[in-house]
Amino acid sequence: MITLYHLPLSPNSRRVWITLLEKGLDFQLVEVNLGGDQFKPEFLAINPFHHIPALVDDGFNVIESLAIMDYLEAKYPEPAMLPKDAKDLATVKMVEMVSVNELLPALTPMMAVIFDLPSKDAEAIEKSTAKINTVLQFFEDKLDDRPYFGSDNLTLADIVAGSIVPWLPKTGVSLNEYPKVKAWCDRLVARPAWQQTETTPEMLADFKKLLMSRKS
Ligand SMILES: N[C@@H](CCC(=O)N[C@@H](CS)C(=O)NCC(=O)O)C(=O)O
Repeated sequence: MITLYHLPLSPNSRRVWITLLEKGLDFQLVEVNLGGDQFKPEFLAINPFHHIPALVDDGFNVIESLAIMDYLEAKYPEPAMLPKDAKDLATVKMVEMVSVNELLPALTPMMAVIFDLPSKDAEAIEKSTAKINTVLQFFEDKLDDRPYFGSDNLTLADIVAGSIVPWLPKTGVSLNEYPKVKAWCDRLVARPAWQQTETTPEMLADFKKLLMSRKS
């Protein structure tokens, strides 16, 4: 049995959740309350770095979302989510890494915009906006005449980038200047795995309360 320890709002764990759904695997979800449960000995035994997501597959522990996705791809190869062609594989891996290392950090100052918090740092927001646009242009250039990154079929790159990009319009950055990215994003969010893992207004309201309490 596969168990995913996660938090629905986290893009880091949502990308693993979507992978499990897109692969059609049987799994159970355990929600971890990041208000302290991640430091309990039973969770630290799975991930000593106290982060979600963590996946346990028949007693085998895997941490780090990208490592978990590669594990799932190797262990459950159908449907294939990594291209074999060298350039296509490079595209997929670049998009994954740029999503995690460039795009996700640029969203930190944007939390105040997304959740309309009083503490907006105008300079940081300007820098983040520029970074987000650079990433979107990079993605636009990497999408060719195929519907997904480096493939005719859904790849791990689509899942990693596709669990972040739908948030961008909430930061004030429009996708309209990036027509391929916009069409790709619309295609992804229509998929059942995206719909099933979408955050609810209640989750967003709870997260906003948490952010407000951290600021005070
Ligand atoms: N590089 C990790 C990042 C995981 C991560 O930062 N998880 C956050 C939630 S989004 C977390 O568990 N925070 C709680 C903590 O660090 O105590 C991955 O991709 O899996």
